[in-house]
Amino acid sequence: MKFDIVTIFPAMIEQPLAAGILGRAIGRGTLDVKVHDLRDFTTDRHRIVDDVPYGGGPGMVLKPEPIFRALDAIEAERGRPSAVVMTSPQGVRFTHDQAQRLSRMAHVVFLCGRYEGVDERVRARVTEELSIGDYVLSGGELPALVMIDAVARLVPGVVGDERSVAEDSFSRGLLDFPQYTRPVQVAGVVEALRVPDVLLSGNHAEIRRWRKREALSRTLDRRPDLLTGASLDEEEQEILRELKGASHGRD
Ligand code: J9Q
Repeated sequence: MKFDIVTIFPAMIEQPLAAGILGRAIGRGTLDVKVHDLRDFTTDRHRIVDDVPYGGGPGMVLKPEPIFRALDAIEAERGRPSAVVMTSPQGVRFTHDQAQRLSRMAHVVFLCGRYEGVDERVRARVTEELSIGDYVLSGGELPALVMIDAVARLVPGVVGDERSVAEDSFSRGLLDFPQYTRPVQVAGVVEALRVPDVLLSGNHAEIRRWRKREALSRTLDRRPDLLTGASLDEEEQEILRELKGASHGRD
């Protein structure tokens, strides 16, 4: 899959993408990522990318022409992209479903917005506006990285073990069950902090059921909103009925 990212802070994008799973996928050629410095598409001596807003007010607005030239250059080099995403607080919420939709595309361009704003005429060249959540950020670079990470993990071959992608919590629509690794008991830590016996039992049917119960109980407790969209098998529905029954009158 091809990604192009247009930003005024290329260093904010380059280092994070070079690390870890995504860095390895880029090295193998499974992902093809190009970062474009918006200033390279200016024509003035000072490489100015922003200007004061018409009508007055504080802050600066990203100028349209450098963005148009950057998008034209990307299209000339790589062909018409499947989508041009602008990261923006005005966007539709980016969710795992959005990540899945984008992961089926061949080529996505991310345009990193600025906190103060982007000239409205840029929206004519943008196919979608996406937000990662309701908080004030300085710019769209971190949201673009969040989206690229979530999308790229779903591209076949990026994550080594396909099972871990399929089992990821938001693929299943539930929160994760608790995980433990060695040792069984941490030196100097109280008895209660032992690994649950069921995980040491070797009884895989019991382990599966325990994990389902833990995932459901956490989801019911912390994110009950997720349960409306989750597709539960017969056993999970039964466990959930038990958990709801057991919680009546408590809280
Ligand atoms: C560009 N706050 O915030 C949440 N999702 C995207 C954003 C954002 C922001 C400022 C500029 C994007």
